[in-house]
Amino acid sequence: MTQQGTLGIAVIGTGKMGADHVRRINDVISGARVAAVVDVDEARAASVADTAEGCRAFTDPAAAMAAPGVDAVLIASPGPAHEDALLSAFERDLPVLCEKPLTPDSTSALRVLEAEQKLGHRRVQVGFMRRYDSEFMKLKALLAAGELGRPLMLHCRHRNASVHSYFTTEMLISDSVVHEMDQSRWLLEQEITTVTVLKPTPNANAPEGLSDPQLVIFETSGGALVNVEMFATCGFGYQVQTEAVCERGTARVGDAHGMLVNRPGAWGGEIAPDFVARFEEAYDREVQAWVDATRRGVVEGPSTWDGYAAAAVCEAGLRAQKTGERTAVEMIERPALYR
Ligand code: NAD
Ligand code: ISE
Repeated sequence: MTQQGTLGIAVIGTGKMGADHVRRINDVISGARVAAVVDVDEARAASVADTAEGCRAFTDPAAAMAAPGVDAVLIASPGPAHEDALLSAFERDLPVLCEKPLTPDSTSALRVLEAEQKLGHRRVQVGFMRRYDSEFMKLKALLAAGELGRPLMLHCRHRNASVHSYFTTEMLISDSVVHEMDQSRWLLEQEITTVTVLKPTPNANAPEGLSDPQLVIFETSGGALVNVEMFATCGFGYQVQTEAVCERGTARVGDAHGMLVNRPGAWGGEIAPDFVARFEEAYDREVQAWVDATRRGVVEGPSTWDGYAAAAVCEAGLRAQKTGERTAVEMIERPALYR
């Protein structure tokens, strides 16, 4: 850290999320600066580096982590690249904010979990940003207060207008529904024990080969049920909604529609175009919380254990997606470091 205690961050991956996090660190949050950016696309890294004073561009994550002025790492490359970046950060014992998913499968997530335990202390906050969204925080507080009784079911809708051209049917589970996996564990304080995936006839507007939408059902250790409509090519905008059905009432988040307008023959609000707009405030809160905790020398928020648990659920989800069968989640016991 500099004499003023400003955290120098290396941002790995300068695509949609990485570039937005660079803007956030530069212009929105306090206590940090972007010291380095990394992308396998050299030109993209260079153009994002130009937006931050004193920032250097790299194509190799390990080289960026070794650069002077780098105190911490924000990983925003695609999921399959996370494990290598995490292990490089552990070699230098650097604090990490790793975009979700921790890794896309439970075997690689377990390797990361074991590597962090070898360090002997937690180093990673996983980017499950819904935990920092003001509406989801209110829902969590309401459920925890117990006023509505035990949560029996969660009805979730997760809609994207469109997804990256490299998106696959498997990524609907490992890159998208992974949010509902973490959200359900966090809201219910229970583990997910089985996953079932049902697929209707695909949307004719989805790219060839993408089986979208899907209906995903979780059963949990406390006997709750969660259903998730995952629709990645809905075309009309970005929506993330959750309704908790409890013993003495229900609570629903995600209906935010901004201004309501009456027009001849119609009334209505607005729909966010994408996650960057919908969760802007949550990302700001998440990255600020990580920077603040890191500067205090502590690690908070969703842990490597949470990332591993979600990866284990994803693994069951991917099997369920192929077989159509209700599939049990297999997980190791929670290690002492994460209790
Ligand atoms: P993207 O495709 O827009 O950007 C990824 C960037 O990483 C690209 O510029 C690519 O060239 C670069 N890259 C690829 N491999 C790399 C490597 N080995 N090292 C360095 N750079 C590499 O993807 P995105 O939408 O920005 O997603 C990035 C990550 O953020 C993913 O993990 C994704 O799941 C996550 N994400 C999270 C949210 C959220 O709501 N929390 C939203 C979107 C994406
Ligand atoms: C993306 O990676 C995200 O994390 C978004 O929040 C999610 O809505 C989208 O489906 C994912 O691909």
